Amino acid sequence: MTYADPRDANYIASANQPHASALASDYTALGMQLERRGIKIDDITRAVANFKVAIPSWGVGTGGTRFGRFPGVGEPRNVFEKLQDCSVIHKLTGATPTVSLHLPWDRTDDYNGLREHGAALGLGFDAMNSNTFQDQPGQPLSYKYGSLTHTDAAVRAQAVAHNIDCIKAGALLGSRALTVWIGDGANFPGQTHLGRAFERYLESTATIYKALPGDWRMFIEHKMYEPAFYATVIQDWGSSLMAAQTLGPKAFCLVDLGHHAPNVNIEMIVARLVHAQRLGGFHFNDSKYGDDDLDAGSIEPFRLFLVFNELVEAELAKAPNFQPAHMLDQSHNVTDPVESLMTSAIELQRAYAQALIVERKALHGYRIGNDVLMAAQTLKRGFTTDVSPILAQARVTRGAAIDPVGAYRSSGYRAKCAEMRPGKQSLGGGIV
Ligand code: RM4
Ligand code: MN
Ligand code: MN
Repeated sequence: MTYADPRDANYIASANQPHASALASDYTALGMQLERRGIKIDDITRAVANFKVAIPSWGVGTGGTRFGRFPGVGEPRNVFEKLQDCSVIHKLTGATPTVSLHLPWDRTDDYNGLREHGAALGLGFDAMNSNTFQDQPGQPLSYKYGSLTHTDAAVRAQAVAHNIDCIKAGALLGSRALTVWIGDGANFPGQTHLGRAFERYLESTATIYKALPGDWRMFIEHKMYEPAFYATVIQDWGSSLMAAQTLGPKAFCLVDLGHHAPNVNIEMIVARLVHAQRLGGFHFNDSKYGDDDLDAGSIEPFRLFLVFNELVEAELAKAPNFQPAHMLDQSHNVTDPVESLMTSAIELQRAYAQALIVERKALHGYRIGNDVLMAAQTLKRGFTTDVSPILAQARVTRGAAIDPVGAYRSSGYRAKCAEMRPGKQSLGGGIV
């Protein structure tokens, strides 16, 4: 197979060529349809083209479950190669100009060099993620029984110091946020004092909070279970919000879509966090049962749309302190991660476009008048409209691909990686 760099503008232009006329007629037809609803298609396209989501560095390697991992070919072997894959995703979608790093998985001795490497690839750095849910080789104290909430002050201090190191590394990279997710919790009733563990969390995170540079935000990520199966310390948005409100104005709540019980109304949580002015951002993914790993929009696209509907409401209302960070957080066990991440970024744009085309004035009127059926139908009409031509046109305006997966496949990038990156054993990210 011949190889073409999928990031090359001429390559993308030639890959787009066969799709251009079909896109033009589909876009015109959709434009006419939306015009009948009083919506200007170009406004929506512009908003979609400006939508951005960060790629998780750990997402470009193949994931796994506790039963095993089936490595993909040509996986990135270090953070520099991960950035290279991220640049492919960005060039083909035009939607992912930043990368969210995870330390120590992505640790390097040269953060300035990494920042330059990113800049040369057209990439910046989003939130830093700290990892105190695993022990690292040579680490003095173990996190087996917890990290920021451990009963031993020395372990807590070690975990606090790691978070502060993440801030320092992030500052060199141009990041402006720290995401704190801990695995701390209990597998047995009686194992921990539920109240005191939370108090220890607040004490530890207060020290981390003090180390935040002036323009940084701290994102507190809750998760209902796993690795702790009976109780986790930051289990839900209530604990997360209490912690954020206790810590101060730079602390916000991060909603990972997969971190709730099945059927939980996540859009309600989003609305409440917007009200509290504490919605920090998202880890987007999807799930069917209890996982937090599947591709965004692959299982419950309607729920994703409803989340974006709340975001659009907040955007239009100019909700104070509303600046949600968009990040993906998923684990690709059976697909090429580059393809999954491109597809997922596009699914977020789809949900955003669907939410943008909801006829809000009409919806508002039906709500006020208690016309329940029409309110529901009006909202759903946004969801049932095929906005694909808007998404493709937005990519064209960004110099990206009309058909990102098609362009990626015909470039031969993965086969080239297999040649260039031989002999990878395993990536730390396999557990996610
Ligand atoms: C957790 C959580 C965190 C992520 C780790 C790898 O479930 O979602 O955001 O950093 O996995
Ligand atoms: Mn997450
Ligand atoms: Mn997760």
